Amino acid sequence: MSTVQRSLVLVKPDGVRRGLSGEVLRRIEAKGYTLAAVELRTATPELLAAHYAEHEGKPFYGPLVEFMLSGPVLAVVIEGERCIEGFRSLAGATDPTKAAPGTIRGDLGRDWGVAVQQNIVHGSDSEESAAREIGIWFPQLA
Ligand code: IDP
Repeated sequence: MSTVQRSLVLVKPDGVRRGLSGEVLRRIEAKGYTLAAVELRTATPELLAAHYAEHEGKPFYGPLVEFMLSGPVLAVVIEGERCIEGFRSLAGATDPTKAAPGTIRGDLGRDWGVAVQQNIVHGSDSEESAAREIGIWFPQLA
């Protein structure tokens, strides 16, 4: 049975700054997912408040928003069978020190000794999150 999904991927400001946007897109395409939208964007506090609503009140929330505003992000919508779970596998664990080698965070990320985990990418974690996040970043696609 077909379960084609869309997922919202962000190359976070650390990834864009380090010139890893192309490498992330390469891994997405090499996996066989297609790109439905790609756009270099500068986030706003309003957009991030919506995107990270579930984390409001957590100790890392302030540093997370500040970090996400520190430079442009590459906003991407990917498409493919079970691509939500598939991209989470490509990304690896949230903490780049613990992320397995072979994953984006495991191969390319590390701890920088700052308050927020700068872990290169974001990927939606469920169909519900994907629909909500695509609506926030690409309302024209929702
Ligand atoms: P995810 O990006 O792997 O889905 P989430 O739990 O949704 O992880 O957290 C959102 C982002 O917040 C993470 O990607 C990371 O940048 C940051 N973050 C999450 N947990 C922590 C933490 O315990 N300390 C510092 N930063 C964190």
